[in-house]
Amino acid sequence: MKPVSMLAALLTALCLTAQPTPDPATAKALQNFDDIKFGMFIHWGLYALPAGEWKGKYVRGIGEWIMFREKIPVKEYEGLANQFNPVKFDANQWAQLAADAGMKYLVITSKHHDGFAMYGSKASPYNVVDATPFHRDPMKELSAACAQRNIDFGFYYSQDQDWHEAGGRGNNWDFPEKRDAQPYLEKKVFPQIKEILSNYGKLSLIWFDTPGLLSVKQVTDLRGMVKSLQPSCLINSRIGHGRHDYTQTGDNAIPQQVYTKDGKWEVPATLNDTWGFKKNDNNWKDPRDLIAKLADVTSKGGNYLLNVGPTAEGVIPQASQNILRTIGGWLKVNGESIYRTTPSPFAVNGITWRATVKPGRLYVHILNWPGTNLTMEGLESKVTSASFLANNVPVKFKQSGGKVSFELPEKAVDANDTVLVVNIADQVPRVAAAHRAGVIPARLDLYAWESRLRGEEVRYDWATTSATNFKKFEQESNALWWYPYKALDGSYSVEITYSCDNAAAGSKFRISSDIRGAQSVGQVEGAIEGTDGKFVIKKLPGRLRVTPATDFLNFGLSGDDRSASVKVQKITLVH
Ligand code: FHN
Repeated sequence: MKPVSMLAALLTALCLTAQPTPDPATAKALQNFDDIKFGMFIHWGLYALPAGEWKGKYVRGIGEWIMFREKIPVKEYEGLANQFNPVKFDANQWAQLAADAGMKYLVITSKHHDGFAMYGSKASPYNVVDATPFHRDPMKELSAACAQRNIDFGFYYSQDQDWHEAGGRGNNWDFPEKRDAQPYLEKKVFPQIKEILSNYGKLSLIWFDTPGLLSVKQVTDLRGMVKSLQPSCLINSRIGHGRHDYTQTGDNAIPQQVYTKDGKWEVPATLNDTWGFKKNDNNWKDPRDLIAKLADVTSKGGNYLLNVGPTAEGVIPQASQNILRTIGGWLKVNGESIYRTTPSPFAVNGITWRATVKPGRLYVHILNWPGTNLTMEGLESKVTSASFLANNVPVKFKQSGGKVSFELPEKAVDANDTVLVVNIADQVPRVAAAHRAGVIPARLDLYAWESRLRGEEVRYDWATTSATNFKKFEQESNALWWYPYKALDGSYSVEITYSCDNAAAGSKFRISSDIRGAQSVGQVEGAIEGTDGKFVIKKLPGRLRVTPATDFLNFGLSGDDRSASVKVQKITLVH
């Protein structure tokens, strides 16, 4: 691929085309946003009441979509408001949890797709103050609690989807007729945007979602309104039509790429499989996984926005609290390797380590303990000293022939992520061309850990660094999705590193190169053979086409439930 088309593809992918140079207020806010790295997302609304169950039936999928999934009529869903009384809500507890977790910003749903305002709105009576027995404005309390703790406060607002309104997108069971968005925007969206930007102090950002079908003019007006009220309020890319200040990846989607110069970006992610509270979703992620992902995202130049879904009583689930406090404990010791760092100068290489940078210093995040030696290739800057951040214990090293070898103890200092401080003689690390960020190796490994686990059954296991329990292939579930380098362009042969019990033989692997909402660009398949439970590398027949338009690589199994025992460590694309 030519460098010019590579760059164009990258810019398109990040929706950064036609981005104006930010005005001074926005530029300053972006710099702050870049420094703080880690935030709390809160999905809280009426959907916390049914909590994933409707009329005694378990409802699959994310909890806040229950109205849509069950096609609950507006009148019936509205009835939830009469029962919504979160008497255990304590804004100080929530904000303190964010502080304890080391989170520096907080974004909460002022209105999700169900159309219910979680703040006191004059623009619509369908709001928490007027329509519920609670009668308090939790957002007022929360913005104040955040301000007291120096936590930047922001609002999520679903601008296009609104299942409560005829002019909002999504509800075709109550409103089958053709939708006209403009009256909805004028009567509800614009007045509510004005309210949330006027009545809750300084908003660090506004988080729009699922941009859908609004026109360029409508979106431009929306942006204009935000900026006229609070010029420094950042706007995320889900406003649509490129009218944003910074970019979101997909949900739980961490790109493989190290982005350095292409604008600020953020990964929104869940602690389990839902955003809004679901009583039976206990598929909690391991704090180790989340700490490693925070390091991974930071090393690639992004921010990590981790979600909690409080109950209808106003309580953040204990499991979420425990996870967040564990992350906070790690950050207390290792925070200097995350906040105010710049991205790694190295190409992403496996899942052993990631790097973040400050002037004259690399922080090497050791995510998978490699034994008594860690070798880094490509660092040209002279290493002057090395030590562990957690205990200041010096680490011996040898540097020669473009390699640095660090002598490590047998066991990790911190199993979650041991940070090795590497001081160098240059302010900005120098890295050999072959190892620089953006270089794609001839054999490109895509580890299960780097993927987005799709479906409610798939699990990741650190002990074997593999994902398992795929059950059967479905487009929407039980799969691994990778977001590969946008510069990939060609046909690749594919290898899989996997194990499976002999009894599972006979099912099939399937990997497709997918464009969201369109036909796959390419696909390969291969039979699963029994491996006596040992990890083996298997080459699949055929070649997989991947283009810059590929949004994600989709891995799944076809066959019956026997394939649940298959464990997948990685796929490798070979050029
Ligand atoms: O549909 C929403 C979903 O409910 C949730 O709010 C996530 C968070 O990023 N955004 C949308 C899906 O991408």
